[in-house]
Amino acid sequence: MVVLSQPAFDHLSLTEAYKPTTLFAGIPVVDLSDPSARALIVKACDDFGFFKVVNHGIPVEFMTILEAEALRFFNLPQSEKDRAGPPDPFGYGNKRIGPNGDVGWIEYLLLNTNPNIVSNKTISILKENPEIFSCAVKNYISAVKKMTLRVLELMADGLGIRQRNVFSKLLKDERSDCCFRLNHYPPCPELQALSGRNLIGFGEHTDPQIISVLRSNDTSGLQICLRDGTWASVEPDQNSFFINVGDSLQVMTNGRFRSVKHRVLADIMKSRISMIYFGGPPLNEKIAPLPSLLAEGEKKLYKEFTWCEYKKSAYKSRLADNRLSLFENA
Ligand code: GA4
Repeated sequence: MVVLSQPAFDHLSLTEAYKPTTLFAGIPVVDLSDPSARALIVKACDDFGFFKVVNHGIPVEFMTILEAEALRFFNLPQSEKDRAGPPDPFGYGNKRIGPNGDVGWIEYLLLNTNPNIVSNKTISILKENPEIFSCAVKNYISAVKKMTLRVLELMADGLGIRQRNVFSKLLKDERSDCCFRLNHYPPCPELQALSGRNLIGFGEHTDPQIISVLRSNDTSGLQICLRDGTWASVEPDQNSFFINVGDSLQVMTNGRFRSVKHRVLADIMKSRISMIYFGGPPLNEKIAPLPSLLAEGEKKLYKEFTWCEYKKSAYKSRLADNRLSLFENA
């Protein structure tokens, strides 16, 4: 990674060498209405830790209304948005990601979903009809959560686990620790002058939770890291959801499912809006390889930890760190 000192890019990272961003055609697509969905989900998690979901049953208005509300927020004057920050970790953030010096070409709102309400501090900034914003967030999250529970149940089924709510119960629990992120990657016309390099919007990382569910507008930028270490650009699809395996699910499947490394590149001309629901378990929940998934004599690759311990440790790390390495068995 190269860090440029041109004023517009202060402290921001550019990718090493330009590779034309050809879209990767191999992203698995899971049709939730297809009876083979469970098997396809398992295969996608085995191969990529990532897949696209179609025929999910979520009305498109839930997505478009929230996108419009997110833009309404991000289009406010900077001084007003700043009043909803800095993130603690919830709230408005601009360029800084997390507490340990990571930066990107991004502004965002990080929201707590438990309870599923937008803080007064954030909505009071939207002087006109703030309740439309909170209502859009609420509707979107309830629908996406429902779909996520369905995906997690199909996943458990596909893995042949008898207790099909083994994953979904962690998110269903009223104490589940889920959060929600609205990201805005503004266009970056200055990039043209630096042809040959890409500007990092959100640096490479894995998500610590069990599962993440993303929806974006029609602007590309998301890349996932394939098993051979190459970056694959994901074709945007505003009517579908992209799901990725998080670190906690990697642990529960004893490394069978990989928590996918991903990043977002800024675009020269188009602004990208994404909304991500992060499904995390209750803070006191113990995360460990599921005994029913261990073959005879198979060693547990990870030590047991509570979600609270893992989350604390994640917040001490930098984005690109391998957070699970501290919890691996020798
Ligand atoms: C990555 C996944 C989610 O966006 C997030 C991020 C969190 C944050 O932005 O506050 C973290 C990052 C994420 C992992 C390591 C720590 C925490 C920034 C960071 C450097 C909300 C999350 O839960 O973990």
